[in-house]
Amino acid sequence: MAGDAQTGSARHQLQVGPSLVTGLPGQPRCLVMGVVNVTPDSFSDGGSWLDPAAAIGHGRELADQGADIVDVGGESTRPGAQRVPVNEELRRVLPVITELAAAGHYVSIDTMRAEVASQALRAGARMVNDVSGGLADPEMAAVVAAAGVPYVMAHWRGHSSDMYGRASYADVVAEVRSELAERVASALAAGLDPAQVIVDPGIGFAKVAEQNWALLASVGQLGSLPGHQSRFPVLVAASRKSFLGKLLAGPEGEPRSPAASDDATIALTALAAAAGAWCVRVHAVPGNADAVRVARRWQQACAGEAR
Ligand code: PMM
Repeated sequence: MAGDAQTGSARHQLQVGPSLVTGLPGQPRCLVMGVVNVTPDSFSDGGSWLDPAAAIGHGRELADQGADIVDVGGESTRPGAQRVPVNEELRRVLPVITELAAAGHYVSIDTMRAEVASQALRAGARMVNDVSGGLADPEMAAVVAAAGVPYVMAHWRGHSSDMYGRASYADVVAEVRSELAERVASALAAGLDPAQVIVDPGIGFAKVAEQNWALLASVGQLGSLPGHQSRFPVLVAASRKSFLGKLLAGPEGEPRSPAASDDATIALTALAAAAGAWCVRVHAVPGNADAVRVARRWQQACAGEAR
């Protein structure tokens, strides 16, 4: 791990090292992924960055504020969302990725489509973020395997049009781990190297609030999947999601708006990073960039006390 003085048992308490993921710069702390949704209808920031120049400017700003990765997406996955045609998704993301990558930023493409991933990688993206974990497009794993780039595989049970109809679990943590294990096995069978794989519990995707909290409470264990020897890095994407708005509801029960949930997101980032998350995906970078540094120092202090 570049620049990381921690070794042995102290290091064991930290997150899985970023250097274990092919192609990503090592950081001795949880990474921060800043979100650029080039969509008219995303739950958290829909419409703000649909114009390419605005999206590019926002991506640059997130990187300047401390985002290690800029995640560019052109399809909303908000509950009830309908699919966007592939050409429209490409039209939204390609100019933004091209500019941000040319400016030297580390860009990931947030897509469920192999064709979009493929064109985005050609435009300069260096990572693929797939909320469907490869389920939405059977060609995705082969594209990512051939490119050799890091691949975020989120837990997902189906498209957003009726995601809450699938939020049925006897044991949400066990089932998410076992379904992720199957998705990862399928990706490895398609040629992916285990060092490319990052897993994500898919907060909010076919999950209600208490299921999200159960998964977050287990974040330190989610990288160990049944049947796999590798311990995979874990990405947490809880920023501005509705379970936070619900937690922070006012006296009449009215939920807090997504943009007014940023302080709660920062609190969650500190907890997730201290519990071993490898990366957090967030909409507002500065407070979260501070939080991962606080978590890192907290971990170091804990390790020092243990010695
Ligand atoms: N959630 C959204 C978009 N992309 N990517 C990953 N890996 N995990 C997620 O949970 C995830 C994602 C939806 O959130 P947004 O519309 O607020 O960006």
